[in-house]
Amino acid sequence: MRKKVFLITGAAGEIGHALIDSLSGQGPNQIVTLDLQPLPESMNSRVHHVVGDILDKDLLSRLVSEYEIDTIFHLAALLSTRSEFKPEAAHHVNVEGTLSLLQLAAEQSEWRGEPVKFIFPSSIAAYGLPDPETKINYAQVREWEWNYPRTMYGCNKLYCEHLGIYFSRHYRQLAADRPVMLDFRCVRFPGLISAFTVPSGGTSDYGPEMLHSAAKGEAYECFVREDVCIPFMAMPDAVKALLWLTQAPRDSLSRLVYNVTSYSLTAAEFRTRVLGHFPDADICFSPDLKRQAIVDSWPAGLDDSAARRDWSWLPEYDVDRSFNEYLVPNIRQRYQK
Ligand code: AKB
Repeated sequence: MRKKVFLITGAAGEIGHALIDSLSGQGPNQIVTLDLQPLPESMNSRVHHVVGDILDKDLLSRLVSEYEIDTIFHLAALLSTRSEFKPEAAHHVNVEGTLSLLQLAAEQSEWRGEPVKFIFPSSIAAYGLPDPETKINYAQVREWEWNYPRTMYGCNKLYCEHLGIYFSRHYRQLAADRPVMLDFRCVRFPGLISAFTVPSGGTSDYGPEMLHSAAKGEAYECFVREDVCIPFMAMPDAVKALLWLTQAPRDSLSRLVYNVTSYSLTAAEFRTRVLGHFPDADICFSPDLKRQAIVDSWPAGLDDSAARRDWSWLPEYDVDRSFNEYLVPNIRQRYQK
C-alpha cells in the first residue's frame, strides 16, 4: 500500500520551513517535500525531501507511484521582484508548475475516489490599485475588488487562483461522468515576516530586511518611501492560516479564495518599531521608483471578514505581539555572537 502523505512544494522557502515545523508534529501523514534546493540538515529527519523541479513530469509520476498524496501545499513560486526580471521564466514556474500539480491532484482525486486538498498561497500582488486616491478610498480591499495586478507574479497568482477554482468546480464538465474533483483552497497573504529566514526576490521584503539588518548591526537603505503602507503578518500566523483553511469543513467555505491579514504599517512606522528595539539601527530611505510603484499598487489593508466568518480566522500576533514576542527575541538570538 502506498503511504498517505502531505506534499509540500517549494519547501526550502520561507513558508516551507515554518510549515514543516508545524506539520511534522501533527497527524499520521508523512511529509514529502520538493524543492530545487536541499533542506537544512536539521529538517531531513522529519520529512522525505526530494531535490527536483515541479516542472519535471517524470519526477511527479514517480512521487505518485510511491505515495498517496492526500494534501498538497503548493508553495513553489518566483516572487514579485524576481519575476519582473524574468517574466517568462516566472510564468513557466508559477503557472505551468501550478497547472502540472493541479493535473496531478485531479488524477489522484479520481483514482482514489476522494478529493485531494490543494492549498495555494496567493498574495496581495493579485491586486492592482491604479492611483493613491483609490488606495486611500479602498483601505480594506475585498477579494473581488481591484483584481488588476501590475506584476507578472500578481498575474500568475490571480490566474492560478482561477485555475484552482476551475479544477475544483468545472474540470471535465462536458465528460459523460462527473470526475471526483480536487478540493482547492487559497489564501491571499500580505507581506510575511519570519524571524528565522530572510526573504529573497519579493517586493514586500523591505520590512523583514530592515529588521534583520538592524539585528545584524548593518546599515539598511529602504527601497520604498516612508509613507507607503501595506499589510504584514508574522510567519506563525501565515502557517496557522494555511492549516486552519486546510482543516475547515468543505461546506463551511463560501468562497475558495480568502484574504487574510494581521496589521498594516507604513515603512516609517516599521522603522520606528525597529528603532524601538534596536536604537542604534542605521535605516534610511532611498526609494527605487520602479519597485515603489509596485508597492503603491498593493492595498494598504485587506478585508478578511470572510475568513473570520467561515473558518474562524483570527491572527494571534498583532503588531505589538509580533515584534515583542516573536520577531525581536528570535532575531536577536539568531544573530547573537
Ligand atoms: C512579494 O513581495 O513578492 C511577496 C508577496 C507580497 O507576495 N512577499
